[in-house]
Parts: sequence; C-alpha cells; structure tokens
Amino acid sequence: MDGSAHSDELRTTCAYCGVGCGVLVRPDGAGGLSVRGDPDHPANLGRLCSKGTALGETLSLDDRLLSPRAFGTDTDWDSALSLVADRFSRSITEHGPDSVAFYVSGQLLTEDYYVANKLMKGFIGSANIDTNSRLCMASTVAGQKRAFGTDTVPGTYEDLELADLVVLVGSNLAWCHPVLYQRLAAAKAARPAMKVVVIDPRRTATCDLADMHLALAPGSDVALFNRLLAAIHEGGALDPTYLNHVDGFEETLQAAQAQRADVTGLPAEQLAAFCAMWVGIEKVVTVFSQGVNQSSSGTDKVNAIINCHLATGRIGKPGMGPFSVTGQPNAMGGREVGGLANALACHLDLEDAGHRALVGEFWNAPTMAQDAGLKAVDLFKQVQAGKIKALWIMCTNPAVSMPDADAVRDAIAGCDFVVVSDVTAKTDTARLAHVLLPATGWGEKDGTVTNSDRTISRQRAVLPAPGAARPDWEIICDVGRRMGWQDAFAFATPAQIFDEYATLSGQAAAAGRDFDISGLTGLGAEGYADLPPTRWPVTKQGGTERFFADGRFFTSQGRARMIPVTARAPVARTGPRYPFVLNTGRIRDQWHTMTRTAKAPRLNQHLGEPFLEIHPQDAAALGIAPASLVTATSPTGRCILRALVTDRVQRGQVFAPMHWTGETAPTGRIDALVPGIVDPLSGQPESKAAVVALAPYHAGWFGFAVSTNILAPDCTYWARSRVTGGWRAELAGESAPQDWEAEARRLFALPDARSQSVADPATGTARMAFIDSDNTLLAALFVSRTPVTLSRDFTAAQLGQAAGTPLSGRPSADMPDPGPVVCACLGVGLNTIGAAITSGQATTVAQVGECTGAGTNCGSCRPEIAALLAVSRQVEAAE
Ligand SMILES: Nc1nc2c(c(=O)[nH]1)N[C@H]1C(S)=C(S)[C@@H](COP(=O)(O)OP(=O)(O)OC[C@H]3O[C@@H](n4cnc5c(=O)[nH]c(N)nc54)[C@H](O)[C@@H]3O)O[C@H]1N2
Ligand SMILES: Nc1nc2c(c(=O)[nH]1)N[C@H]1C(S)=C(S)[C@@H](COP(=O)(O)OP(=O)(O)OC[C@H]3O[C@@H](n4cnc5c(=O)[nH]c(N)nc54)[C@H](O)[C@@H]3O)O[C@H]1N2
Ligand code: SF4
Ligand SMILES: [Mo]
Repeated sequence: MDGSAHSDELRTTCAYCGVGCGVLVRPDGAGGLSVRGDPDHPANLGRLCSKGTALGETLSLDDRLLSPRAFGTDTDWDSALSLVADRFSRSITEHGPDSVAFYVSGQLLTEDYYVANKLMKGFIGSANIDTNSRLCMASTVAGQKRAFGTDTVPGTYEDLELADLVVLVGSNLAWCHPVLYQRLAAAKAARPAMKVVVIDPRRTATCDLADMHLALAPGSDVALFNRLLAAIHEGGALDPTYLNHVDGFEETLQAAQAQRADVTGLPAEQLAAFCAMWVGIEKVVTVFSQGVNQSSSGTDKVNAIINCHLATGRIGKPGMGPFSVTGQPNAMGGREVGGLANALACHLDLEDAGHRALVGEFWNAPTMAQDAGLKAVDLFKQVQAGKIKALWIMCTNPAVSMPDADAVRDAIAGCDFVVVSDVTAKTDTARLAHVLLPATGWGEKDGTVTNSDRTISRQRAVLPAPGAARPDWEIICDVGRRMGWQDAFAFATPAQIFDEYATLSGQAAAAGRDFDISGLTGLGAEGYADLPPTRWPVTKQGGTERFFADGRFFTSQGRARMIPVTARAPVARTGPRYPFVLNTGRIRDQWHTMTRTAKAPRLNQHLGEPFLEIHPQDAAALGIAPASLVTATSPTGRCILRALVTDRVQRGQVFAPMHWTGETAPTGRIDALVPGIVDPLSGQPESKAAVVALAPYHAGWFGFAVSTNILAPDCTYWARSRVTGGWRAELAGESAPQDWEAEARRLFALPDARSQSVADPATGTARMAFIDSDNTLLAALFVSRTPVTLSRDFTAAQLGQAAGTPLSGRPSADMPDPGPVVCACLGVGLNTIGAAITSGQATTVAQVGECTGAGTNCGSCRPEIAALLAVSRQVEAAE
C-alpha cells in the first residue's frame, strides 16, 4: 500500500520524537487507527520507526482520564475550571503573581503553548512558566543565542545526507531519532565514502554505523572540540573570509590552544585521526543531543561545537553545519513560541525591554512580566519552600523526570494547590494533584508542531474526544476567561490562535528577529486545516532554506560570536563513597515515562524492565552476576535495577534508562539518583553524570509472573509490563512467603480459580498456574532462589490459551522458542534470527530480513541485527 494518501486516510504527525514524521491514519472502526508513514512528508518520506508504527496500539481508553476530578471525586468542567481560576486568582491577590506557576511541556502543541505563555506572562504578570524543554534543549538554546544572537538550527535533515562526514555527539540517533538514522544509513550505503563518527562514552546501537567511535570521558566534550579548533588552525582549515563575520576568534583560539586534551581520556592517535578527518573534509555536519545538553557545561559544549563550524565557515551550506536534534515532537515549536521562563514568543527576549513592550502592546497585556521566571529546578525548589502556592502541570510527569525526583515528588505533594492536565490519571505526578483535567491526546487534538529542521506540521484530530476530555488550548483559554480576561482568550479554534501567533511573528521580524511566519497569516479555517509541512521562515515573499551562509546574524552587531570555553568536569565527583558515574538516557521502544508506549505489548518486548549496564570487570569485582539485581545509591536516592553486564559501558561508568516509574517499577525511578545540579547559563540539569555506589541486592527469592488481570505486587522489587492479553512482572523480595499459593492468589486477585502447583520448599522453587473453567490459562507464577530462567515470551504467549503445560516455562520440542523479541514490528525473536545466521542462510541484514522478516518494516532493529551478524563473524574468525 505505497504511494500518496488514500481518500480515507488523514495526514497527521507522529506523537513522539523531534524528527516529526508524517503519518497517514485511518480509523479501524474499533476505536483504534491504522497507521503508516506518509510518503509525501519531507521528514520521513514514508518511513516510520517502531514507536511510530505502534501508535495505533496506544489509543485504548482503559487507563484514560475521562472526566475532570477535584479532590478525588469526578466533577463537571464548569466546577473544575472555576475552582482552578479561583484558586489561582486568590493566590495572586494574596501573595502576588509570582506565587503561582505553570510547568509545561514540549509535547504541547504550539497553540497550547502560545496561550499558556500569554496567560502567564501577559496577564497573570509573572514569568513563572517553564517547560520540560529546560531538561532537554535549554543548553542548545543558550549556546545558539550566544553564538548567533538567536536560537536557530541553521540546516535541514537533507544536510545529513549531503555531508561527507557526520559527527554524532552525545546522540544515540539509532534509538532516539530512528528515521533520521535510517536516512543517514541509507545515504552512507549509497555513498560508502561518507564517514560517520560517534562521540559518546558508551558504545550505543548508533556506533554500528560509525567509522570511528570516540568513547570520551563523561563531560569532556569541550576539551575535544577545543582540540579540534586548535587542529583546524594548525591544519589551515580556517575560512578568513567567513571570519570577517565573526567576533571573538582570537580569544577563542587561545582558549582552545590552552586546553588540555588528555582530560578526554582518548588515545592521542585517535584524537589526532578524528581532527584530521574533520579538518580534511569540508562537508561536515555535527549533530548533537543530550550528551551535550544535559551537562553542567552544556552551553559551553554547544559553543565549542559551533566555534569549529564558524571558524571554517562550514555553516548554513548544503551538507554543512552544527545540527541540534530536538527531542519532543514540539520541542522546537515550544522554543519558537517562547515556552521557557526567560523567553517570549517569536524568538523575542523577555529580558529585552523593547521586546517586552512589543509583545505587551500586541497582546494589550495589563501586567506584562518584567523579569525572567523560575527555571524548572529552581521552580520546584520554590514549590518545596512553599513559595509557589498554586501550580499547574501540563503534559509532563516531573515527579519522575525531574532530577532529585523524590524531592520533587514530595514538593508537589506538599504544595497547597496542584492542577495536572494529562491524558491519564495513572502517573506519579497525576496521583498528587488536587485537580485533574482530562486532555485530549494524540489523534484527538488539532494544532501544529515544529520538528528539528524547522518544519511546521499539522497534528490533526481523527478520533472523537473521549469522555469529557478537551484540548489543552481550550482548557487554558477557559481558565484565562474565568480569571477575567475574556477578550484576550476568546479563541474558538486553534486556527485563530495560530493566526495571532503568525501576525506577532511579522512584528518580531520587523524588530529584527529571524522567526517569521507572517506568510501564514490569514490562512482561515480551511487554509489551516490543509496546511502542508512548511519550513520557516515563511514571509509573504518566500522563505530561506538555510541560515547564516551569508554571514548575517541576529546579534546586536549582526555578527556571529565565537565563545572562548574551557572544559569543566561534571560537578558531582566520584570518590570512595560513590565510585561510579551514572549515565542515563533512552531505550529504543519506550517513550519517557511510558504512559503511552507501555500500552503497546510489542513495544514492551524489547527491554521489559529497568536495567543497569555495568562493565564485566566492575560487575565481577562487586560480585554482581548477570541478570541479578543491583542496588544503586546516590546522595539523593536509591534504586534497585537488573544488572546488564556489558562492555558497552566503560569501567567506572554505568548506564540506566529513564523510563520506569512508580506505575511500572517503583525502584527503577532513575531520577531519584540524579542531583539537581544545573548548567549555570542554561539552567539545564546534569542528567548524565550523577555519582552512585553499587552493591548486589541479595534477594531471598526471585519471581516471574504472567496474568490476564493487572498485577499489583507489593514486594521490594517489581517491574510490570503489558503483554498481549495481559501483564507480566518480574518480582523479588527478601524473605519468601510461607504459603506461595495464597500469595499468588492475592497477587493475581484470583481467590477461587483452579490451580496446578509444584513447590519444593527445600530448593525454594515454586511453580503454579491458575486456570479458568474453560481450561485456559489465567495466570502463572514461577519462583526461585536465583533469577528465574524461563522463556518469558513463550510463557506470556500461553495466557488465555488452553492450559497445556504452562508450568514448563519452555516450548515443547516441536515448537522452537523464538527468544526475546528483536524486531518489535514483526515480532521476530533473537533465536529465530540467530538460527538464520548460524545456518548460513543469512550473512547480511537484508538476508536476515528475507529469511525472517526482521528489520523489514521500520528498520529500527537493523543496528541490532547488524550487531548479531558482527558477533557471529567474530565467533567464526576465532574458531
Ligand atoms: N526511543 C525514544 N526516542 C526518543 C525519546 C524517548 O524517550 N525514547 N525521547 C526523545 C527526547 S525528548 C529526546 S531529548 C531525545 C534524546 O536523544 P539522545 O540525546 O540521543 O538520547 P539519550 O539516550 O538521552 O542520550 C544520548 C547519549 O548521550 C551519551 N552521553 C552521556 N554523557 C555524555 C557526554 O558527556 N558526552 C557525550 N558526547 N555523550 C554523552 C549517552 O551515553 C547517550 O548514549 O530522544 C527523543 N527520542
Ligand atoms: N535522568 C534523566 N532524566 C531525564 C532525561 C534524561 O535523559 N535522563 N531526559 C529529560 C528530557 S530530555 C525530557 S524531554 C523529559 C521528559 O519527561 P516528561 O515530560 O515528564 O515525560 P513524558 O512521559 O513524555 O510526560 C508527558 C506526560 O504528558 C501526558 N500527555 C500525553 N499527551 C498529552 C496531551 O496531549 N495533553 C496533556 N495535557 N498531557 C498529555 C502523558 O500521559 C505524560 O504523563 O525527561 C527529562 N528527564
Ligand atoms: S522517528 Fe519514530 S518516533 Fe520519531 S517521529 Fe518518526 S516515527 Fe515518530
Ligand atoms: Mo527531551
């Protein structure tokens, strides 16, 4: 079913990452959607990754918030909105405008974001609105503003394909921007001379594409790029003509030359080889992401990278430039619309009196905020101190995703009045709210998002709003009207909001800013409905594909700035008490706090529980066995995680994913370990360099359970996830219960079901199955004194099936075990792929695809298949 949209398909944009892929959706008649990549969208040209492909499986209403709730009881919208408006107004009257705050999200649509900012900054009169983009893009914003005078990504996705060298710094593109990775991989396959370098302390799936992997010391990127700048100078790669448009060259070069490169921990030859490659190849794109931003020197890292591009004039030209990839679907739109506490819409600055006046007049604002508001980490500190009396959290889950998450959770719990707008009540944050407001989610809401390469795309509603859910923009406008500002929030549609925003952008452009979408004013309802993906700027006269090749910048002098920077180590230092550096990040098939991706069983198959990557020698020294449990302790908190022993991480460093929560694995809330240390310029937390102590968690028993009912364990360690037809859970605890069967009946909420059980108190093993009257399997529990070894996928697949030999935990001989799932789209397991490789049937990724189907849909698992082939070749070579 290739080719353009069919008449019954609607075009929209993926809910997840900043690649911003176009999707074609069609209601399946059962409340869900069928989804495929939009071949006409410039970001993906028909491709989708595993998460995008599974979008249709995340739409069930079973855990949705369908009605407003106040103080634990369902209520109507009128009461809920009046309550919110009254409490905010009262706090403002009694304690001033800075006693209230909004904490919002890069997953809001531009229209939602615009009205939230208008309400707080123009009408409430405070700038206490910050966004989870503070945890994500703030260092890039600060770095680009320092260098360019504006927060602008100069290039486009096409530049990654046109480049002869692509350097990926602190970016696991294969898992986090999979479609962009696929585009890069395809370009490299077509043009094998193209080089790819990965700069990351960890060997990630992205390294499979790399010609060179620089496993630098955590946080040492500034030293590396300073060394590069010195090498650019030595190698004669400076562009003197372009440098006429740049200030600060001499000082910056001196700082770079004074930099010690050994702090990178990289062998001198490797560093020299990288520099020679960069110096010698003109068409270079340097992609960067959270390994750069989430650092106490994040802003300096960004500038260290940009310095090299400015010095060589390799910027804003086809195949050249620094390229920050954004995380959330509207991370970029949120920056454009002034979502951060120190920004105003249309790349205007809150701290610039002229800009404040311009926006204040345009909005006819009664009380324009005069000073920058609290940045996320400080904002929650003020909540904790009782200074913020009313807090409205929209579309983000800070009780999980903020650093020092236990303290943030407690701060929210202690706040006088907390409002949460979400699509579900089942989040760690929503559970703390006094008022819960049900928002419409992806597929139900309507508006625009901007992706990493400045392309504005429409998200379109294709499903009806479930229950009483309403779009975020409408909820915000309603509260604004009830607080007394009827005219300013009289919008009836997102199109009207967009039009006001586009009009303001024209004025911002007239004041010398780059963000200009005035060409999109006056679209009307129809023009807005039909708006195709459009890269800004869009003036009535046309647009610009790339920025800065002409040497024109948006600083007061109109020149770019090179910034002298010197490397600083991460703030938290390892020592005898906390000997390991904890790096954190993402996995391929989960999105953040899992409220949506965890609903799709196939997305839970890839990595089903929270884990800690640890080097084999460190694990051995600490007595941590593979698949055992580890306690990680930091100055702020404690976690228990599954040990994943691998040399992908260096000695002394460990890595854990950020996704697990109180809902899915309470001891896996990784931000409990991360301190609230921030970059002094951007306020972005250092999420990638906490310090921890590690020890084996000596469980008295381990368990694995599957159940058609949701599992609600209460043991020390548990992690649960959905499988087709039910749930599965990993369990562990200290002392084993006396009566396993009674315990299992409680766990499964099956007091009366028929059971089969085998228990051996002497060895501590127990196996039991609960069977329905029609002889199908309802639940099974496997217990052992050591981690339970059985085929998880096989056991889970028995749920709801005729109860044959469920207690074996193994398929019978005539039915081979497919093994852990590698290809989430087509459900192809490791063993199936392994068999194709060892039988000699498949020697390339493409052949594995032909034999097994793996990797032939979205391609997100191709790096893993390539790694399996590489391992098999190594084994063969050794034999
Ligand atoms: N599957 C999936 N995709 C996502 C998301 C998701 O939740 N799941 N979230 C989206 C969002 S919001 C974001 S922001 C992006 C993030 O996308 P990425 O930034 O690519 O993802 P991370 O895994 O957070 O971190 C990237 C890498 O930084 C490395 N790193 C750590 N410390 C350093 C350092 O000091 N220097 C360098 N050079 N590297 C370092 C880590 O080892 C890690 O591999 O992903 C987006 N895409
Ligand atoms: N240790 C560590 N911590 C990190 C990071 C890291 O790399 N390491 N990364 C940081 C980064 S880059 C990011 S972006 C953050 C992400 O962290 P969060 O923003 O906290 O994560 P999400 O799970 O995406 O939260 C989105 C929430 O909005 C809800 N939601 C979904 N759609 C809608 C909607 O349309 N309207 C409303 N009102 N709600 C909706 C979802 O159910 C969910 O509860 O985490 C940060 N925290
Ligand atoms: S790469 Fe995947 S998650 Fe990102 S926008 Fe595209 S389909 Fe969605
Ligand atoms: Mo992010």
